[in-house]
Amino acid sequence: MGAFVGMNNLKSTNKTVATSLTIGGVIIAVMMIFGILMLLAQGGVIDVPDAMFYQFLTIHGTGMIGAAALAAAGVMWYFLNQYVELSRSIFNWFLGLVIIGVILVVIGVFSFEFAGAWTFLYPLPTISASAWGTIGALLYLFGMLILGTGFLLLYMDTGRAIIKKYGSLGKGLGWDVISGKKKEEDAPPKAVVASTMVTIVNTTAILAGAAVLIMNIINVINPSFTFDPMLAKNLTYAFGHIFANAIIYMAVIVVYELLPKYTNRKWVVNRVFLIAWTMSTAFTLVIYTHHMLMDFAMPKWMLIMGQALSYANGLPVLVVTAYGALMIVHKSGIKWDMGSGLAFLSMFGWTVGVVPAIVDATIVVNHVMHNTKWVPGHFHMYMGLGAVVMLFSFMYYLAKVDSTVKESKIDRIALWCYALAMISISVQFLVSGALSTPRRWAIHYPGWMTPAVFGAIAGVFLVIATTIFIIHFVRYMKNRGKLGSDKYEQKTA
Ligand code: HEM
Ligand SMILES: [Cu+2]
Repeated sequence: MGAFVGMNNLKSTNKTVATSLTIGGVIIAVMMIFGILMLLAQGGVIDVPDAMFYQFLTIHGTGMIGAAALAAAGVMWYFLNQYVELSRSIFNWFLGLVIIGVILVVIGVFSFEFAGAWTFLYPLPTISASAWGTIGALLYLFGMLILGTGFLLLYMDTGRAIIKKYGSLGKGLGWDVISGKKKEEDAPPKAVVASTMVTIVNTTAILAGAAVLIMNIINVINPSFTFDPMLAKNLTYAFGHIFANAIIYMAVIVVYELLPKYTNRKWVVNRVFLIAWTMSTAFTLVIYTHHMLMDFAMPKWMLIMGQALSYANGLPVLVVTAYGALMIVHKSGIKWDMGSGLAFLSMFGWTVGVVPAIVDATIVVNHVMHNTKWVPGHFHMYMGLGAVVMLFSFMYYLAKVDSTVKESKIDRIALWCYALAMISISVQFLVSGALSTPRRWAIHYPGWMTPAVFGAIAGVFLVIATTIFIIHFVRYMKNRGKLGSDKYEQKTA
């Protein structure tokens, strides 16, 4: 195990990181409840006014992506900080700005009824048919801008630190190893490669997002200021697609770090691994164009590119990661616990969750399936059973290496409960999609209701399981550092 940078600060560093995980985890659990309410409304079980349904949709989408990104950034920061020297005060600024942003968004949605969805597509924030007013839109847009600023600060710091240690972001991705100038043994660690990728794509995403948020804000204040809606849509989806995708690339670092420790084996960085990450970096940046397939005014070559590369988007990284995870675990005599069990489950969820996306990326299928619930079916599996599970894996990992809090039978039951419930929710969306149920509709025909009700019931079990995960983590927060952290860390191997 490599030496820790700034070891003496380990305890307070852990506390800062754990705060981001706790806030993220609690918001995720609360947002699940809004998901259940939406399914109950669509399933005809409860009566939710249509306007309120869209407030729920807005807060659920924004809250889930924001909270998962917040917690995932904590995971990335925790491990990256072991290889390069990051600024703790910047992480605190990041936390503070995100919290302020979240508060503004919540007030905008619930007190001022902003319901333009987390995609806030221009000119919707301004032209709402009086569903919400200027204040609601401004609170939401400013909230997102402040939240984005927090993330931008964080990535400026990770970029700075990576460049300081490795020379450039290209070297952080291991380009000098790919080109043969450097030996594979000297390749940057996986955590650095992944962090470099996320730094590049999310800085781009946030700058695009900030530009379109500011233009929206000006348009809300002064509607005579207008801009090209097609440009707005490009910027919006460049932001939304990339930012949502980057969550799993931050969270997966826990899988890279945890499995070698648990199996006492090396997971080497080779040329194929580096090429895969570089490919996914490039693809992630350009394939947001798959959101524009219905926009005939877009240049055709861009749409074809978006279509073709969508197949390949995350595949390179997924393949090297899933293969590597299987190889390192196979016949290793690994002792399964919550941390490793959740890490393994997340690889399963990520892999399975990509299949419906590939199906949907096929043009013929896309014409039928797009804008149906097939799409949330894909990303609930990929996010809920992949990215979010990695966050929980990290929570149990940190609790294990930094405290004496023990895992119990209840935690293990919660793991199975979570897996089954999240699979049910995803399958429910996919079945709805196959029934041609449109997505983002507050009201369903009777023939579309059964899967929604089924999903809502599964959602209750998911909330229970998630609560058990979070309780374990909060118990850790209270008992932190009873044993010397790094000493205890060696014992888990
Ligand atoms: C109990 C668990 C969950 C339930 C019951 C649930 C339910 C829902 C429902 C009903 C929708 C609207 C579907 C429609 O378009 O008609 C939705 C959308 C969405 N969900 Fe979830 N969800 C859950 C967990 C998650 C998780 C874990 C994430 C990501 C971390 C997530 C992210 C999203 C996003 C991004 C949308 C799209 C919002 C939009 O279309 O603007 N959800 N969810
Ligand atoms: Cu996308």
